[in-house]
Parts: sequence; structure tokens; C-alpha cells
Amino acid sequence: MMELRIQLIPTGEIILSPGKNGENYCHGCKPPLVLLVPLHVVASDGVDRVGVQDFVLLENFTSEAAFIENLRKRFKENLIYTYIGSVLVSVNPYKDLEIYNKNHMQRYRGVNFYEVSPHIYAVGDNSYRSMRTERKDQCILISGESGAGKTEASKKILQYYAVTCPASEQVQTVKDRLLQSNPVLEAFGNAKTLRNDNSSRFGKYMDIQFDFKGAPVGGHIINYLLEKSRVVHQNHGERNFHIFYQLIEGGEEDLLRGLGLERNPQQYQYLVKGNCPKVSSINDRTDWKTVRKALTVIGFDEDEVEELLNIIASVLHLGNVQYGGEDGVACITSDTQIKYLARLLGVNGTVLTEALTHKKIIAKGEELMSPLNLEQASSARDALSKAVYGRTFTWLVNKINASLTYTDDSCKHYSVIGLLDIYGFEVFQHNSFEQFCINYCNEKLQQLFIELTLKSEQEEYEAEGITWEPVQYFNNKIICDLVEEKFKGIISILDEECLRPGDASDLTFLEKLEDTVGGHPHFVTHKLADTKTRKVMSREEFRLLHYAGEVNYNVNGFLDKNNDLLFRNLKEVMCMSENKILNQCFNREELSDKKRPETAATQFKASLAKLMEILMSKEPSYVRCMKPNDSKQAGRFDEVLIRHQVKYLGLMENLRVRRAGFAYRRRYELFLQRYKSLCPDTWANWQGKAFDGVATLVKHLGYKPEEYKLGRSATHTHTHLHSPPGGKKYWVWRGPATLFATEEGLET
Ligand code: AOV
Ligand code: MG
Repeated sequence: MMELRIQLIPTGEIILSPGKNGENYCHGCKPPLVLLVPLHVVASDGVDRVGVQDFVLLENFTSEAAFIENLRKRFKENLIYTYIGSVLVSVNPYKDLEIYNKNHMQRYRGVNFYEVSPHIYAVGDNSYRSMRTERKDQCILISGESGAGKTEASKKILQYYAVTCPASEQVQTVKDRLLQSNPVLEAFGNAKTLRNDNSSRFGKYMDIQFDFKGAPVGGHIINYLLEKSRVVHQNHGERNFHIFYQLIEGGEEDLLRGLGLERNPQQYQYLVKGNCPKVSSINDRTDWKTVRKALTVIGFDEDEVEELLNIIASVLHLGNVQYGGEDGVACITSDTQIKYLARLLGVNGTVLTEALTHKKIIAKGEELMSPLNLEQASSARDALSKAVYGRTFTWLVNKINASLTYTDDSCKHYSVIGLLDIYGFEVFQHNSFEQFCINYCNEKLQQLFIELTLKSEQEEYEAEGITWEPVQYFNNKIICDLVEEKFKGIISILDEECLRPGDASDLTFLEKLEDTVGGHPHFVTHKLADTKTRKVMSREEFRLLHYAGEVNYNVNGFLDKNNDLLFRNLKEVMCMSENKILNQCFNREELSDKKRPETAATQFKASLAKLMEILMSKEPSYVRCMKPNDSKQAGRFDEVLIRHQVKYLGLMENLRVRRAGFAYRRRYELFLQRYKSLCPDTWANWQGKAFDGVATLVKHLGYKPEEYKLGRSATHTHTHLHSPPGGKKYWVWRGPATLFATEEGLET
């Protein structure tokens, strides 16, 4: 196969140069080089097998069919990455590709985005270079539905930095810890779902901090709402968090004996619900070894590891606490678990037994222990398991953060690249509060993408007075508002029911939703639905028409999960724990705090709002991940599924804005500085205004009026996509770094 490259220099001269597979050459160019635009790779039989590597180069760029065909062609050739301008589109190959080794990493180091074939490394490198040259913090936003490849992409970027960035001995330690935080957090925060064998059940935003030499010197992770309910319940075909199976499968005999565990997941109530102890793509035993090593690299000492594993084992024992009893009063039928629990949790067994079967109430100023019935006792036990696991997870993140904290006082100022890897949009047969939160989070991220790529881009043209044919797109703000608006959004209504004394229940929440948001175009319930929809909805569900698809949420459990309460006496027991980790997770101050804690959804909403602020304050890059099929199979490209994702990710609109727009923007001063030597009137020392100098320069270069525009703010010009003379097959960027930006605005 031969690949043709086109290279454009400001004089308008075009140099074609043959390249090797996937490689680009900066061939025979004299500065100033503007841009290299790769053309089709055409086989010797003249057949275009791999399409274009930037959708912007698609001849028929308004056609969705052409877009999908280009994706398909590339996917079949294992070319999983394609650009839309600077946005990277990635299709999960579901197989290991030989494109992530050190040679590949070197190829992308310090090379212009367009000079090499599309790759996740190019995105990483581009952000890194922008951070260094422009001194602006960056973030890389990775989105896509569950199983699309977000977590893998974020790991690849991290590996790229670990290998290619400069390192001293101290930096090497940080690099190792950054890398090793992944297996640990995945063990405790990922699980097999029906959509993904290694599904992230928490959201993760990770800042990588770089010093002035560009070396990674520290990091910080923020975690978002862990799906705690998985600790006590899994749907059919799903698993609990990986760590439980890793410990049981991989733990040494002595260790398991000490923890009172058997090497059989089927023995544990918390591991049998999904009836799926083994997953063919996962080796729990080797993963256990990886996690154990990683804990050491991160800086856990043996005592901490022991205490951590004591907690994991105690959750399994808690799940096996069984209740019996007469007259509706719960009592624990066997005290074997309690014995283990008392030891592993470091608490008094009798006090724990009482707390697992009673509730402390205060009547007439006196504390009384009121017995629980069977159902109450089971949910108290499960609430304790969830709290213990959830808080330990947060502790783990804090511990990792402490190990990543940069301590060298000589460098107080560092630049940051943030990596966002959240849980992807998901739809199951049965969707609950967790899916509601996950999908809401995805709406927020899509909203940010729209704000930053579609909306603001178009608004800027208007502000600059540049003629512009607006591109229509679906703005999902309406759905974000439906969920999060004060007083009348779904979360507010849910909170209201959670706080309302008396007869509040999941069903009264549903009724209230119908009364308040019943008329909303993106909200439906059984009662409000048309006959066809009603057939596929139960009376306990509400349906949201998300940007990514329709999801029916069953309200069962919404109030409890949102309240996320733990009985006071269980908290008291945990506060007395001798386990040092638990001791930090449960503290006495919380017992004396009379204020009701914020609900789970409200906390989540606030944390997402903060996340949006963080992301908005940085220069974003986007990776849009797609799933080629629902069966996790290599080589299968399900066109219907892909089309759906192309639609809801807004990729066609993204392309249209990109195509219609000006690819390059430069401030007049910088543009003039760079290219003045191309024009006899400007080359020496231009004394006039930069704007006039640029106008003289572009006139001299012979650009046609439609090929560039000078922005109103009188500091920028930009140039257009342009069909090259005499050629219809491809499109190129025309002109020297076509310029345009606002006064303080865009940098080089
Ligand atoms: P996700 O993060 O987007 O889903 P993952 O990154 O976990 O999805 O990818 C799912 C699986 O797809 C991985 O475990 C790999 O087997 C495979 N995969 C993804 N990307 C690649 C790649 N570049 N090369 C090879 N295999 C890949 V979720 O966390 O569920 O939203 O909540
Ligand atoms: Mg993930």
C-alpha cells in the first residue's frame, strides 16, 4: 500500500510525498511549514480501503452514510482512530493491537497532530505540548457509552506520559505510583456488568501535575459516586467488585485462613446474586498478584494491607449474617460470622450483634433499643456493608492521593493535565437510582461538549461578525435541567420526598414527578405514555428520553438509596473500631452532628457542578469512544449501533461546524511575526498595526476572499477549508495558519 501525503506551505505550493504505512513525512519543506494533510491510503489496485483519517477530509461530509462507511473501512483495517479536526473518535477493537508499544510512543513525541496517523498518544502529546508551550492547564475528556473504551484510553494516555516524559529518580516513583493506582482503583471500583467485563462503577477525574521541566511530579484523584449497592446485590450475569474474587481466588492459604474465608465465591451471599463467579476475560488470580504489588508501590505498609483485607473479608462475613426469629423480631441465627466480624472489624461482638438487630431511638429524652424485624435487620446489615465498603473506597483514594502529593518545595507551581474517565451511559432491563445518576453524569458531560465545541464555536463567529450558516444540533440542556433544576427538577422532587415525614414512598415520589414534570417532553410514565410505550413500561417506572437513548427507571429503592442512611448505633459501633482504616472512615464528630446529611443525589449533583467548573477552567481535548457491537466481539461492526452513537454523540454536527469553520486561528501579531518574511512589504520591520500587516500579507499571498477572514476584534484572522486547485478528491487546509481570535483569546 502506498500512502500519499500532501503538504501545504504558505506560498500555496503543494508537495506530495509518499509515506509508509501510518507514517507521515515532513518532506523537503522549507519553513514556514503550515500543515501536513494526509490523503487517502490507496492500494495498488486503486481501492481505497482505509478511508480518510480526518473526517474533515471526507468528500461527502454531510452524509452520515459516508461517515459510517469511513469508520467501517478503517475499523476493518484495525485503524480504530479517526479525527474530526482535533477531536479523536475511537472505536473499541475488542482485541489487542500492536499500536501501543514504546516505538509507537516515540513516534508521537513532539510531533504535530496532523503529521502522524490518528492515535490516543497524539491527543496526549498535543495536550502535553500545549500545556508546556502555552502554559495553560489542559484536560482530556473521554466519553462514550459503557464498554466503549474510556478507561482503556485514559490508561493509554497515562502510560504515554509515564514513558515519554522526562524522569529523575524521584519522578520515577511518582510515575510508578500514578500507573499503579489504576489496578488498585479498578480492583475496588470496577466490576463485571452485562455491558462491560471491567466496568467502572465510579467516576474518576485525575490531575497529573508537571513541573517546569515537563516531568510528572504528582497527581490528584477525585472520585465520584461509587455504585455501593453492588456490594450487596448484583443483577443476573453481573459480579460484585473485582477485589472480592481476587482475594478469594488469589489469596494465599494462610491469609484466607486468617480471614476465615473459603476459596469458593459461591459460599458468600454477596457473591452469588449474579450467579457469575467466573469471567472468561478475567484472571482473578493474576490480578490479585498485580494488586498486591501495586499496593506496595503506592506505599501501603503490611499493617495497612492487613487492615484493608480485614475490611474486605468482613464485608463478605456480613453478607453471610443470617436472621431468624419469632414474632417479627430479628435475631442472628449463628454467631460464627459475628466472631470473625468482631475480630476483623476490631469491635465488640455483643455490641455489634445488638446493633445489627436493634435500632436506637430517643423517647422522652431517653435512649431505647427498639428491636428490628427481619426485613429491617437485613437492610441495616446491608447498609453497614455498603457504608463500610464505600468509605473504605474513599479512604483508598485519599491514601493514593497522599502518596501522589508533590512534596518538593522548590517547585510550587506546576501545570496540570486532567484526565476524565467516568462511567458510560448505560441501559439495562432493570434500571435504578444508580443508572439514573450515571446517565445524568453523561448528560452533563455531553452538555459540556456542546457548550465548548458546538455552541461557543458558533457564538464566536457571530461575535466576530463572520458570515456563518448556523449548524443545527440537539442541545441536551433541557434534559440536564429536567434532572437538576432547583425546586422542580427530578432530584429536588426526590429530596423533597426523602425529607417529608409520614407516608412518603417510592410511589409517592413517582406521583409527584407526574404532577411536577409530567408535561416535560423528555419525561414519560406509564400513566402518561401512549399505548405503545405503555406496553413496555411498568407502573413503577418513569422514562427519560436521554440524549443517548430512552431509559426506564424503576423507582423502587430510590428513596432509600438517596437517603443512604446508616442507623446511629451501627455508626457508633464502627466509631469504636480498632481497625485504623475504619477508625478514619467513621469518626465521632459525625455522631454529634445534628444536621441531616445531604442526600446522595444532591451530593452527586454538587460534585458534578464542581467538576464542570474544573473542566471549564482548562483547555479541553476530546476523545469520543464508540462501541462496535454489543457482544464484546472483535471484528464485528454493527452499523445500527454505530449509527446510533454517531447520532447521539453529535459527531455529524461536530464535523459540520468543523468543516464550515476556520481551522486555524492566530492572533494578528503572532501570525505576522511568523509569516512576515513571505512578503516584501512586511518582511523587514512592519511599523503599522498588526491587522494591516496581516491584511497586506494575505493579499500578497493571493488568497481568495472566501479562504480567510479577519475577525472583528482586530486581532485575528482565520482561513478556511478549501478545495485544492484541480483536485476534487480531497480537501486541504489552505493558507498559513489561518488566523483569528479574540483580544486576549486564542494563543498560538
Ligand atoms: P469503558 O470504560 O468505556 O466502559 P473500557 O475501557 O473498560 O470501557 O473497555 C471495555 C473493554 O474493551 C476493555 O476491557 C478491553 O477488553 C476492550 N478495549 C477497550 N479499548 C481497547 C483498546 N484500545 N484496545 C483493545 N481493547 C480495548 V464503563 O467503565 O463500563 O463506561 O462504566
Ligand atoms: Mg470505564
